[in-house]
Amino acid sequence: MDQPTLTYALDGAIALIGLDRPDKRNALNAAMIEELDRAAERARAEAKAAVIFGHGGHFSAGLDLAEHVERTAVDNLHNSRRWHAVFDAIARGPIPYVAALEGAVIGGGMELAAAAHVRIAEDGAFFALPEGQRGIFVGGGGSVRIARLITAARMIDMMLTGRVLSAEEAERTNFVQYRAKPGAALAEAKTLAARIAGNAPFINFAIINALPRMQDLAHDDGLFVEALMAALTQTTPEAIAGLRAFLEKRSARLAPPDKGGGGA
Ligand code: 1HE
Repeated sequence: MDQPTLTYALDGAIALIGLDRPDKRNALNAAMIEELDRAAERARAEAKAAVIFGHGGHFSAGLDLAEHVERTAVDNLHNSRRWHAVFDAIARGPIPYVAALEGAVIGGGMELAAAAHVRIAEDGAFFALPEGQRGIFVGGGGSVRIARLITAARMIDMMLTGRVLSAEEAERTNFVQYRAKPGAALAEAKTLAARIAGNAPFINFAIINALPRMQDLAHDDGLFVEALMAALTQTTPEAIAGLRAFLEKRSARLAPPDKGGGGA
């Protein structure tokens, strides 16, 4: 049997998915994409949220170029479509993903991170799309997802010039929502995932599935879908229980960030 390229563990309600080809800086080969698909399938069945991270100090160096160089154009088309399907299973599945980013977050690694719903980068992480330098295009959904996050103009710059972003720049350009100290991204990602897993599963599903699709709709259609989602989510037992808990003063109050933030 081939060497596994991922680790999978269930930590309470959180699935922990670790990219595990550290000797190749977690470069994504076809076997890894298939393992990721199986891990996502398992996570959706047994977890309420997932964390994806890289073993060995790097998130991922992107597409496995050694495997890629052997591909024909048609093979590459099918490979790209497979990445799309697997990354969509993550991005548009029922459970939210938090990506813990350190070291290299390059090319396809950036595309995988973009398929997660919350990204946290530790200082020292670096982000690049060296496809232009390699004479290849992105193929893991980055044209849609990364361009939406950081703007097409910034993505064009990164692909044309090979510009490398720091964690600070990744936050400033909206690629990541959180930053962490070196070595702390995974622990903080688990904390965020645990918090997310405390929400009702249906509202998590609604948030991660409705909002990205609504970005594709015209203003009026988006507002109409929003009203439908508001009506649908209103009737769940979790929504009724959550509203009652607040009104009966059984839930924690929100507070400013410097006083703990949060609530629940
Ligand atoms: C790889 C890959 C890879 C490392 N495919 N084998 N991605 C890139 O263009 C990024 C290419 N990688 C790098 O720039 C560097 O490797 C790193 C900055 C990530 C790490 O540097 P370093 O000095 O720690 O390691 P290294 O010595 O460069 O690499 C260690 C090993 O990993 C080495 O193999 P070895 O057998 O000689 O030890 C490297 O060949 C191997 N390795 N990265 C294959 N990417 C769906 S379309 C998406 C398109 C893209 O993702 S394009 C971007 C590809």
